[in-house]
Amino acid sequence: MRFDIVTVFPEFFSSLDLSLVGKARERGLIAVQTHDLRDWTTDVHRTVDDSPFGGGAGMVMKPDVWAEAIDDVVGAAHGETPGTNEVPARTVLAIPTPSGAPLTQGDCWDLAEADHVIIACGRYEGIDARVADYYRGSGMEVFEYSLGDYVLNGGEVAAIALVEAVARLVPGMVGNPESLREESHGEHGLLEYPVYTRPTTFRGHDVPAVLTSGDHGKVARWRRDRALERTDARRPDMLAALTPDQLDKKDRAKLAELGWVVGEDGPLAVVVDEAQPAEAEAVSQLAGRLFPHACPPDMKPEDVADFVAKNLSERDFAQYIADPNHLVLVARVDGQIAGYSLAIIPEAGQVHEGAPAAALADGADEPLLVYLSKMYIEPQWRGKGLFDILIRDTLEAITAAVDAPEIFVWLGTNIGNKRAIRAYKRAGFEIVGEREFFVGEQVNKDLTLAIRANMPQ
Ligand code: 6GU
Repeated sequence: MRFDIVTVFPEFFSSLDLSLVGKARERGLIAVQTHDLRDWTTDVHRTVDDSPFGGGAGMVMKPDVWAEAIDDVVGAAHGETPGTNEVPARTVLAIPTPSGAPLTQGDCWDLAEADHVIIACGRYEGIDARVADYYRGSGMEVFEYSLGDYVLNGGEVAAIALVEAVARLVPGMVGNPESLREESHGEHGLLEYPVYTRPTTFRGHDVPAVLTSGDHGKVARWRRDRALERTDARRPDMLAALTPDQLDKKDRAKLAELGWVVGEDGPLAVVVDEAQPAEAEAVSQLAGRLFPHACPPDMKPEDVADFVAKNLSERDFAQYIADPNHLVLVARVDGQIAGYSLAIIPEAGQVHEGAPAAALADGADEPLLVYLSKMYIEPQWRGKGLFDILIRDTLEAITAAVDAPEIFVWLGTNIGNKRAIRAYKRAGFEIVGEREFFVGEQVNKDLTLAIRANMPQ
């Protein structure tokens, strides 16, 4: 594989004599040749740039000088590669430019299969656009790439980056090809986990104990969780690009902890926040649709409909949303409301009917009992971690909304609703009692569950 770099600063590229790239050149795995663009100028001043048509700041590099240089470099390389008439050599004209597409590891794997890469390093405001157009039109692969969203003075640093990133993927370059697959931006689509070596204690920081445990399964899981956390914090776009087949059950649990649910096409970020007044209708519709799911099967449909009309109408939700003692949170997935919670914060001294005060009195001075009236998730998102995200954010929002030394959140759920009871228990709720819950004339037996929402102060 051959690189030809055309630049007005050939001295820039002495670093390519060093390290792995230098070794690869010595071993003949790659050839790197730099060329001074000014060698192709014809005027005494060796001019490579001119002012832009249409006006504006800066200078533009002349297309005629560039084309002479590129033609010669292409010709020289092909003259040195006999037999390329039968199997045409793959030549790529790479042009670093801040207006290119960001360079990816995938691009680099692809370029590692080319025979010849010519890198045209622009300076100033760039190269006359007709150079790329002309070579593309003549059938050459033209690859305009950027290193990221910031501006360098010229393409030289980006050219070095490309040579180093591509050369290390050329067969024979790196001893163990597996180590290439495992690294960041490799196959698994996550950032790399943090790494450690001796000493085990460094300036008061210990190596995570799991890494010295000798338990390979635990180490693998720990690394995977750290990779997921890092990718969430630094590159959520990469998480969003994962596909469901790349994620096992434990990955999904970790993702839920980080605020993601996995849909049919892959992870989607969940956004939980307070419902807006304009959303009263949408939340009310969701509530009306999901309330029956929480009712026992023997309940009369007209009683259910009546309860919905009296408690879960658009007007009701408009009031809940406006009332500072009602906390209405919605969980949005992909911009769509996928669940909601409704918590009622009591006034001082007020105790909601059915509140399990006795069960909580144990050592609790004057606990504030916040009533979690509703907590519903769209069926399509059940079992995917959305419940856990919404309940966690609801407890957090309650803690932030009220000022009390001890806050307990309690709720009632039909004794037959095993799914809900299991979900609340998983979230840390404990069964504290029973209550009767009236829907129409029918008395329903509810279990009451409670959790401490804030940590002891
Ligand atoms: Cl490829 N060129 C220049 N001049 N600036 C850049 C860049 C390239 N990538 C990021 N900034």
